[in-house]
Amino acid sequence: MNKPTRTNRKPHRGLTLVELLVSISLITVVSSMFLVAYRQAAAEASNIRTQSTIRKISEVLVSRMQEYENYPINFARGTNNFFANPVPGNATEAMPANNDEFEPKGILLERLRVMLLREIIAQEMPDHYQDIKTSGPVVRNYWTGLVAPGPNPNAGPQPVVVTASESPRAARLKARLAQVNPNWQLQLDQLYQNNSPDFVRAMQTANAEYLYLIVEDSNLNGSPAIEIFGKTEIADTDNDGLLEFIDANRQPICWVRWPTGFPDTIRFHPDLLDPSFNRDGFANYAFSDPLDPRKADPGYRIKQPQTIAYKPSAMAFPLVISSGVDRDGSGGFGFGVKLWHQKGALGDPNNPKYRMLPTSASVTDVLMPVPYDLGGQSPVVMCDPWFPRFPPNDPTARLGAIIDAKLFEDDITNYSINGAYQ
Ligand SMILES: [Ca+2]
Ligand SMILES: [Ca+2]
Repeated sequence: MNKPTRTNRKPHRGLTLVELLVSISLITVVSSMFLVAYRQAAAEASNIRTQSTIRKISEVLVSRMQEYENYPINFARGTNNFFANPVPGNATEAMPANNDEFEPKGILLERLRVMLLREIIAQEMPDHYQDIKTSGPVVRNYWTGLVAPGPNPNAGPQPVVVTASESPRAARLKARLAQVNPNWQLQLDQLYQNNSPDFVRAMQTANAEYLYLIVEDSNLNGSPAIEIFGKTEIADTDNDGLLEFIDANRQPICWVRWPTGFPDTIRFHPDLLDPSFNRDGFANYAFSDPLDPRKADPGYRIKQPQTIAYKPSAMAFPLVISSGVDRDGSGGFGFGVKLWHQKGALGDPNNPKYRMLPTSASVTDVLMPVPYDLGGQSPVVMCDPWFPRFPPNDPTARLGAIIDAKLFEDDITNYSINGAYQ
């Protein structure tokens, strides 16, 4: 009498247990699938948010760089308050015309224009603390390669040296830094000299703060550029009173003004500035630097055999970069990208003239060999976006280069957003 009940129950009980086990494992599988999907979606949302911020910053920088293409530098008259002493109209080449490395006055003046433009860009758009000159209103004396009759007719022609001053925009940026912390440069220098574990992070945060100050002092389509950013895109992550743009992981967004070592600067340039970019596959470096259309950069001109390596490569477009979620183990944010040089870096071990000034870590302080340096007495110190152009077989020596592929893996940049770099 009990049999049917038993036989009915037995299989039923067994099934329940199996069903339960199956259900549990199903729930586990399904929920873990949902969790993975959720995490992926969250990460995707974070990436989209970071991309949006980087895209906006990049847009402001494009606009700024385009402004410089039309920046009026009239050194004949010394306008813009940028020069203390104009080039006299009767200036002539210092080098005799029969010299193999002779360059005509027109090119020397054009070189001066290009150098001063770079100088002003670096001053107004610093990405390194030593780009900002604290020495005073005179930033640089340029030996032009020209001579002109001096006040004493018996003394013969005198070298023409042009003095570059600090631009008002650069002065504003410097004042803002000093207002928050008068010792900002000294403190970074001390961290560097003491090999402090805080150095990397401090440098990266300072870089991000300069980027913010640049954008804060820019306009976009006639309105203050800073207005296109929301509160969640800005923070003071190190609590020093200076703001940074932050990514979705609340880490500072950094940048490199001239990322000449960014591996795909050449092949995958997003073509933001120059439509004629990469016409010849860069076989002959025949791109056009929008700021140097006549190729007056000394690297194109100097005929000394070793200087072939000094040819500028592609015009580097600013790299805006989020480090992702990883850390680099030295206290930094995990960019895996070369954001600065060491002090007094060597440009070319075979040519002591082509190097960074020993006291500087900024590409604004590069000794450039020119044939008209008067036997080394008047070297040209210039702002060199392509430093170090030598050695060509070590691309990681250049700013913007990927120096740790693993750390770079999860980075987000303005280059990748434009789909130009995969
Ligand atoms: Ca800060
Ligand atoms: Ca990273």
